Amino acid sequence: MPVGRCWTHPCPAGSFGEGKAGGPFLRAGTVPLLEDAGGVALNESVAIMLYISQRYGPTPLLPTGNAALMAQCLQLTLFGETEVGMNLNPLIAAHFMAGEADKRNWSVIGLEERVKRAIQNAETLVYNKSYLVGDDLTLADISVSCGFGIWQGALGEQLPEGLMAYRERLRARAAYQRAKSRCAEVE
Ligand SMILES: N[C@@H](CCC(=O)N[C@@H](CS)C(=O)NCC(=O)O)C(=O)O
Repeated sequence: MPVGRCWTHPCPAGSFGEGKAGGPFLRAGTVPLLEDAGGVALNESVAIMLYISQRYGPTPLLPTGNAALMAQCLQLTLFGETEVGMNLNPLIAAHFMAGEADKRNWSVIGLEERVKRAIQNAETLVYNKSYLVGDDLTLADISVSCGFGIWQGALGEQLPEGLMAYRERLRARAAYQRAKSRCAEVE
């Protein structure tokens, strides 16, 4: 699929800024970042997924043919960012950069509780199902599982058994393995 340029980790040094990737309005400097034909530049992961699905779809990753599945997919795709991903950045900052007095402060504990609540919610959703929205992968899984990877990998936190098995299923997918080999090539 001839989508434009996409940056993930590792991001080429000096890629961001005026006249560079994403143009002047993407100085936030976060990845992922997508540039596409026609002056398109996006650096919000959920917007990138919705854009690619609409622009280059249709795709079963966004099941628009079934209202109930589409609603669930949209809901959980946003949930992955607003209830999981968004809370992880301050938690990572606290974990790796905060002084001792702030590592376990009120905000950190509150954010952890919020992520744990989302984890419980997701575990209920994958009970008896292969993926969050049913038996097929959707954008929701890409959104939510990314945060779970950070929770476990970067923060060293636990996931319940049901979600460990879910992550294993995702990792076993051929597309995941292909992406992993590509990442290894550029490292
Ligand atoms: N809301 C953004 C968050 C992006 C984000 O936090 N990306 C991290 C890497 S996973 C990053 O680039 N962090 C560097 C920074 O915040 O300076 C999204 O969903 O794409």
